[in-house]
Amino acid sequence: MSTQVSLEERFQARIDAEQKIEPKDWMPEAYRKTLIRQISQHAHSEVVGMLPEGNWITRAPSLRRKVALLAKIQDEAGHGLYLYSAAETLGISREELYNELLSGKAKYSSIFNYPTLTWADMGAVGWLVDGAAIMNQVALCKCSYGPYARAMVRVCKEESFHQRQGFELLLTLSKGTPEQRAMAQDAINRWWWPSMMMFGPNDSDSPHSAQSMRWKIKRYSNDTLRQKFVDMIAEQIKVLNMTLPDPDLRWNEERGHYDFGAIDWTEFNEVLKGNGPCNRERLAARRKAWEEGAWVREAAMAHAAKRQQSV
Ligand code: BYC
Repeated sequence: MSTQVSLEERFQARIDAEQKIEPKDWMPEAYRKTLIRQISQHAHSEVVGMLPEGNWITRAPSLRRKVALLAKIQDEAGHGLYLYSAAETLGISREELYNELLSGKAKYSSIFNYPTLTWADMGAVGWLVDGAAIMNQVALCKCSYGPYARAMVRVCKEESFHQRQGFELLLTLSKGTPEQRAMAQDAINRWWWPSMMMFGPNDSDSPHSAQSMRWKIKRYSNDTLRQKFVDMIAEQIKVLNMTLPDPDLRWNEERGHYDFGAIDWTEFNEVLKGNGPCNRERLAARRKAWEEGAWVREAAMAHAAKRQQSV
């Protein structure tokens, strides 16, 4: 028992000294489990996140837009792969990770359970959804677990391109016809509140935050990151000459931040329970991909086995 305590103390001391924890280092079981939970949810979010955008590849309005969208979606597949690899270093297999997604045991970000109804949604997703993701992920580059932190560095570089392309798309629409402006405003209206929910519950209702912050997995609380996001977007929307759908949004001189209205946590909880507009559709698409990809996995395994025999 006393050895266990001292191991934990030494572990916490390394974290406090800003040393990275690597896969072969001793770690408390709860730290390992928390990381598997968070990294796998993150990986699943990248992979499920390809679906709402994939919906628009065939309908992109120009070759240039199609190329940019394809590149963004391919990046997301890559992010999923780095993240699954990072999770595997904690002693869980890729197959187990997928099974947890397909059985509904593991979560993925609530945001991907909303539909992409118009082309302007590609702009709103890039600007707001990737914008929220970056706000969260820049902090994760300093996560105490080495493989996750390193994966995040590359992910963040690619995400900032995604956000720029989303903003540029909306900027183009904002200078277009009245119909194009209305389409852009409608997309912003629909994606604003779900993007705010991406940061997770308020700090007082976030069961994991305190421990994750002690372990320096999370560097900032959900509410701190959400506020940074509001402060950034409230300024950028001025460039678009559009509005955010929040009558309570206003600069608070005393706080040095924007105040904003109440989030509908009932909606968030319903989406988490599987009752969002697209939850069933998203999981059905991932199950279909898994089943239809079985022959590829089998062929790859057979090829690997054959190569091993010939070595
Ligand atoms: N959606 O105690 P809390 C992207 C869950 S995708 C669903 O605050 P934690 C992109 C939470 O898991 C970017 N569930 O938890 C891809 C927990 O439930 P469990 C995705 C949520 O972990 C394609 C419970 O609520 N980013 O970039 O300390 C196209 C209590 O929450 C959500 C990441 O995954 C949510 N929004 O903090 C475009 C970042 N929020 O697990 C873009 C990595 C909370 O006990 N993840 N929950 O069943 C994190 O930073 C943290 O896990 C969170 C939550 C801030 C999300």
